[in-house]
Amino acid sequence: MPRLFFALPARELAAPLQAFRDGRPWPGVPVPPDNFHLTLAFLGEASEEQRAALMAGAARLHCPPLTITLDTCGWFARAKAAWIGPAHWPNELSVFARELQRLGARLGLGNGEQHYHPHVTLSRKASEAPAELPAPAFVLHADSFCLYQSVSSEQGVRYRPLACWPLRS
Ligand code: 2AM
Repeated sequence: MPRLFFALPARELAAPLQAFRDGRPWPGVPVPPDNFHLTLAFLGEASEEQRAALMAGAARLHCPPLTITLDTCGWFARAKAAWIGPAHWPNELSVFARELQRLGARLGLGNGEQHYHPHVTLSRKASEAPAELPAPAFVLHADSFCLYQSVSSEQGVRYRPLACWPLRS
């Protein structure tokens, strides 16, 4: 069964974030810039029926366009992911992520209600945190969100948008 998640695309920041990461010492294996995204809700393996219900549910949700300033680097030790994320973020983002998590949970998907810390993973298999050098502020203007499928191939994992919806209040 395909692995799914909801996320905000971060395509417009792909080149600047790649340049930022590659221009300083950065631990781990680089994530290809085409894969940069800001996860809203992790879902895991979903059946066709679950996918259809996710799409119907997502189309009914509302969230205004979001401006998110990525200005802090961090590291999830257990996941070995090194990332850039916002030090502060709009409450609407947390509310929307929770709504999407709940949509998944009602269908038996995801891993429960988790503490939500928005981030864009820039590398994996990182065994240490990125150096605490000042990060410039990268501004993500999100006016849509997407349901993604993780597609594994010999070239590694790729994230394919299955459907996207506009962010509007
Ligand atoms: P990450 O970027 O912090 O690794 C697709 O795999 C997306 O879902 C990734 O952005 C990943 O977050 C997130 N993800 C993968 N497995 C997860 C899990 N078990 N719990 C929460 N999020 C997960």
